[in-house]
Amino acid sequence: MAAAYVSMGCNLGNCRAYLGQALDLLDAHPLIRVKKISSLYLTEPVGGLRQPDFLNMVAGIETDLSPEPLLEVCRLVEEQLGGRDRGAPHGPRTIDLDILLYEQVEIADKDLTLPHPRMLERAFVMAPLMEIAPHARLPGGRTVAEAATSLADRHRVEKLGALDLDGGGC
Ligand code: PH2
Ligand code: MG
Ligand code: MG
Repeated sequence: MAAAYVSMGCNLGNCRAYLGQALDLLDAHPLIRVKKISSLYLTEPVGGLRQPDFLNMVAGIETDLSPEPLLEVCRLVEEQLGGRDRGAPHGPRTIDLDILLYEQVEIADKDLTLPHPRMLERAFVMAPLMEIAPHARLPGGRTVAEAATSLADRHRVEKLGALDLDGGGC
């Protein structure tokens, strides 16, 4: 089993429901177990476009899939929830799943870069990741907590409560 962390974001439609469904779909995969989930975070959009605030969170999973098939599953989950049917690359979406870390694996392919290339610069990623995995190690050996000390992102990130996994409503 490999440990991996997946960033989840939504800013279109019923985001709590989409995030809950995305977690359920990941966990329903026979080779993926969702082990930990962060709180929900209400976050200011990063990237210039005027769009609604996001709900972001991070899930810690264990998986027997290698990184590329795991990415495929993430894309299928996005497709099932309407998240890949979108206009602007950084525009509003119902669900976006990004693999942040997969053990201490480094990949630089056209379709997959690990660790996620912008994760260390983004408070909407690092805040929830710090909450559930401060001791997780990046390639090179630094921990998430060590990497987070140099975070310069000042975009607004507000910690909300836990996602209500039974409710699904707003
Ligand atoms: N995702 C983006 C671009 N900007 N900003 C926030 N706050 N949260 C996101 O999940 C996000 C973003 C592209 O994936
Ligand atoms: Mg993304
Ligand atoms: Mg993405």
